[in-house]
Amino acid sequence: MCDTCGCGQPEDAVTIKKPGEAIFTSENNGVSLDNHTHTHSHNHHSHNHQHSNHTHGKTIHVETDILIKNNLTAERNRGFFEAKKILALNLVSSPGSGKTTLLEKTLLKLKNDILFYVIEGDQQTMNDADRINKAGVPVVQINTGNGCHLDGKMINDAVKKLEPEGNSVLFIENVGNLVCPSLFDLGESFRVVIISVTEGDDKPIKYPTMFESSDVCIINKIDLLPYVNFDIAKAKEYATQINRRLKFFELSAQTGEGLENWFNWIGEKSSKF
Ligand SMILES: Nc1nc2c(ncn2[C@@H]2O[C@H](COP(=O)(O)OP(=O)(O)OP(=O)(O)O)[C@@H](O)[C@H]2O)c(=O)[nH]1
Ligand SMILES: [Mg+2]
Repeated sequence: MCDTCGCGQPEDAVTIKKPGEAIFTSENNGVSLDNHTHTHSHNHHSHNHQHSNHTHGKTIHVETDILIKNNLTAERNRGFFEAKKILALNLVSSPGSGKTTLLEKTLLKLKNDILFYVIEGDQQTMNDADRINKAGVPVVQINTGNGCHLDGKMINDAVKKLEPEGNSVLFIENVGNLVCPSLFDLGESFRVVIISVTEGDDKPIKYPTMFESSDVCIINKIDLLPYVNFDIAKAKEYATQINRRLKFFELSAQTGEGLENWFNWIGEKSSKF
């Protein structure tokens, strides 16, 4: 899994914050930590050396426990979303594939017809939450510190802070990473993996777990196809080898090409939920 990259950090290294708000952690209940600007970075320094002492068997045991615990919390989230009729979409991808750009375009187009909420996940900064805030949609930002994925507990905490109304759509933008987020169920209704054409068409077979665990695959930045060596048919064939259930969208979040099909899918799924 990801025990060498900081995912085993203490829970209080994670902050959950609305734009313009003091830092919230599970320990301080929203009391400002702004004078202590480095809360995120202290927790991992002394741990790196310790991991080499773990035996392989112990590591697997701990990871299994973490995933079982996560699955239980994710199921609680899923029950809440189902009871409130909230369509929860977990957006996963490499960094920079265009997740936030796609969200901005989607929210601006559909927000008069659909009630939206957004949870943003990044290791650091409020940048993406600020972008969503500008689009006029309620948002909370999770900063994972050294963590490379969102987990069920973070979503549970963020949802308590966001207080979404029912009959709505909740977008969760995961931390940019094609590996670790694939292992962590958040309780989402659908997982949406995004690849952009600048990343290479072999991503599905290099990172199969993410494609195997997703429901939808968006191929973004098709406006750049004339300039890069990316074969859409091959990328889809690779992805289909991994997961025959995948539904594909080819689009450019920047130019708007292909967005209509994505908008229609969200409209259809949210109305049925
Ligand atoms: N040419 C082109 N550029 C795009 C497209 N979508 C996004 N971008 C650009 O790609 C860069 C990254 O976009 P973001 O939306 O921030 O990507 P992200 O996946 O949210 O990034 P992280 O949150 O850091 O993982 C920005 O410079 C965008 O303008 C697209 O369809 N075409
Ligand atoms: Mg983003």
